[in-house]
Amino acid sequence: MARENFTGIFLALAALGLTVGGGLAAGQSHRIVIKAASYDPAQVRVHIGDQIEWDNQDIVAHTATVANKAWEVVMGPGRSGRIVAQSPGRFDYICRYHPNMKGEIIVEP
Ligand SMILES: [Cu+2]
Repeated sequence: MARENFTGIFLALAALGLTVGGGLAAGQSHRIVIKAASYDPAQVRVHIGDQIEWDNQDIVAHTATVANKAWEVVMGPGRSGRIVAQSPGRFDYICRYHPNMKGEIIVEP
């Protein structure tokens, strides 16, 4: 599978209550495919401890960047990245390179 590519998000994730998953997540895994510059599904509803993985199938780089810029996952072409939800809330995110790309993560307790 594609390798993860995280860019300086560790502190930001901790601040938001999300951390980078190392493959040891105890919860469910939710896969979001990025294709034709859109997130599919655009909205995911997860629980604390669940892993959210983006799989960039496009030939250009994309990001998953939370609206307040507190965290960001950067994925080159064909790459994937993931986070683990650690606190509840609604998190709107976009692609920093293509701000018309919009997604939402709802984390339930
Ligand atoms: Cu993009």
